[in-house]
Amino acid sequence: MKRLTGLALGAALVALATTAGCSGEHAAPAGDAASPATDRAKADPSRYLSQPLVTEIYTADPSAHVWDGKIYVYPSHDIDGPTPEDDLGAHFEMRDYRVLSMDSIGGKVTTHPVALDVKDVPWADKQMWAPDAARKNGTYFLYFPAKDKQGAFRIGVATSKSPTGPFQANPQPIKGSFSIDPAVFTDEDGKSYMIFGGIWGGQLQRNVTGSYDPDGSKTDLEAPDKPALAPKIAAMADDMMEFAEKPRDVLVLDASGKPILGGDTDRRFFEAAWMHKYQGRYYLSYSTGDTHYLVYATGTSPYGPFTYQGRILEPVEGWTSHHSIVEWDGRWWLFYADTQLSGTTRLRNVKVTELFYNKDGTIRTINPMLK
Ligand code: FUB
Repeated sequence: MKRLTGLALGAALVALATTAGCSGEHAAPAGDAASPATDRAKADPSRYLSQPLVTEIYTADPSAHVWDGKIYVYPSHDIDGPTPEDDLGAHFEMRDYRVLSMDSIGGKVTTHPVALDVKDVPWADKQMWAPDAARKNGTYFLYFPAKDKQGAFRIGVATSKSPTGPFQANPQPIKGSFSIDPAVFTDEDGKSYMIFGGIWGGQLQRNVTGSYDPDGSKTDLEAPDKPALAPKIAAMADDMMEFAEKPRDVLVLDASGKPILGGDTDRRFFEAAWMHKYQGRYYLSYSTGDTHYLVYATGTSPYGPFTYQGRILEPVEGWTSHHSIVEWDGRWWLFYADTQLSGTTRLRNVKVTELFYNKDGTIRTINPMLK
């Protein structure tokens, strides 16, 4: 593939984005009250490092995977619902998932039809938040958080023989699952782990006793001098449908080996965990939520502990930052989202940019804004 710099890739994608209807098989569904195509003129594309991957639907929280040389992106599908914005994310009212695929980064992106709808998930009531996917023995697994009928987030699983679905959901959520943002990491030995969790609207702080407390704190532990709430990890069972163990805490430590504290909002875990491996080291990356950074920590085991290293991405336009990191064609890529198309937090668009490591394995911080 021709090597594209971030800017050249951006320019190529501006051209792509300004060709009406070029990036998907399907027009925006009737449920999308606001159309990205009508909104996109509002933003000056040259302000952004990268351009939206698709413009006919709103997308966020991109979990990217490379299967058989092709790139598949499992995003949230944002819609313009009626609920006012609040600190717990009630305005993220997503109802279904749609998969994006591309043969190359910078090439044509296909938006596939609905892969899973909340109405086809017996246990789920609403808010289909950030998903991830995995493949094992020819079956594709879609992992997704949604609120159950009691208002508690659980994590479900659905399967398909195709990476783009449609997926068939299990009638029950994964036993012992709670909170949001599942990310499934498969190690070189074939063992898979789910890393998950999120504070505030993600409800991690309402699950500290082992069951969901609807009257628990709205934000976090409310203990800024104590160790921050940790993301969770559980090995997956051989069939990838359940946890093989009780979820454990993934500790994130500072350089002196002390846990990152709840009040350290520039560095503590908020949501959007992702795990990848580079040159034999495990990288745990996540969003700091209300301070809007994507940061990372490294360790020698998927279970941690991890040592905080620094920032991957400075704040994007929009409140949320949620990403994935994947190797394709011998180079590394950061998938993320902002609100370039809409200027509205609840209507996001996914993007991709190249990620670079320094010789010592640290990641070079990316600024998503050019001006
Ligand atoms: O998209 C809904 C929620 O917002 C996700 O689950 C979080 O990671 C944040 O992006």
